[in-house]
Amino acid sequence: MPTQILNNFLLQKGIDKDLQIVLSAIARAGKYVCHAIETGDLGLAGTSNLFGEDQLALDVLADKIFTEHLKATDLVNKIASEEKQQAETFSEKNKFCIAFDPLDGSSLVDTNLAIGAIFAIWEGNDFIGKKGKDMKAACYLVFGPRTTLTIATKQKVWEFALNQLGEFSLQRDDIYVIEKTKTFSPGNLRAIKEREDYKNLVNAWQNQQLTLRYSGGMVPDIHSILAKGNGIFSYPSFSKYPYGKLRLLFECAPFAFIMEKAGGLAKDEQGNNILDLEIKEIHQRTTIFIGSKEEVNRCEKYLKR
Ligand code: FBP
Repeated sequence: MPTQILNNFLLQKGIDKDLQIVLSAIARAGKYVCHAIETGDLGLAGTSNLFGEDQLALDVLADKIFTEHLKATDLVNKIASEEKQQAETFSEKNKFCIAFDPLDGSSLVDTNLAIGAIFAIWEGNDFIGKKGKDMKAACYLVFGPRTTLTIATKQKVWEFALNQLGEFSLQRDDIYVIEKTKTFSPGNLRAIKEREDYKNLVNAWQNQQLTLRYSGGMVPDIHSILAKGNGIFSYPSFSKYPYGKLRLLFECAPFAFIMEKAGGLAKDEQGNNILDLEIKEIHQRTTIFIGSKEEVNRCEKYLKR
């Protein structure tokens, strides 16, 4: 099969022209971020984000790079970045609202493990009141030994890899996650000390002799599920994070959209579909159980919230 380059591929698939431009801008910006990760200064930027977490210079840089590339499309109405407290309006007349986490898992930068960036794309002029299921598209970049870009539209999920010519070429067509899982990625195991229900769930996974796959970065952990076609990733609440740690807008909603398009499912610990949760504030957090459908539904039976 001849190599399929991102732009040609999106054109062939009949993806909305404006969406094509936005996705290409994300891909282009991703190359600069990849270069910054490979060659940049890993020192602290000397600033904290609004949650008091240290920002690495790379967080700041990645945020700036994605923001500038999205602004240059002249198609973006508002952006919201995990690194900033408020959404920023570019132009009220423009078509898209785009939320992104420019460098998820930045605490892993010094360990040289894979990290990533996540994007959620809506039409309209605000994030508030929207639901994940209203999304036009979602995508994420993995910065690992290879840089990959996975895109989900209303149609399907596709993965592209950055090749030696500096182009994103199609690597996986029509990604699909099966109902049963062979692996588990249990986030926030600290919660086990306080939560018998989560302890029982993790014990059940161990008793099933599932294989552990957990890196500490949501992007590579969920990418592993999509790449292997099965898996379960969890991040429940506990006293430190009563609503969970991960953000609905920047992390959970886009991954839930991608997972459902691939045949999987994402729910919170009350059993609500993540795609049905309304965005009430930019930095809203949620718990998440995401991956193979049967396993996500089984979690609900264990969890008592
Ligand atoms: P940040 O928003 O601080 O980057 O945290 C996100 C994240 O690193 C996820 O990628 C990961 O799944 C989770 O936090 C792990 O958190 P913890 O190690 O605190 O359980």
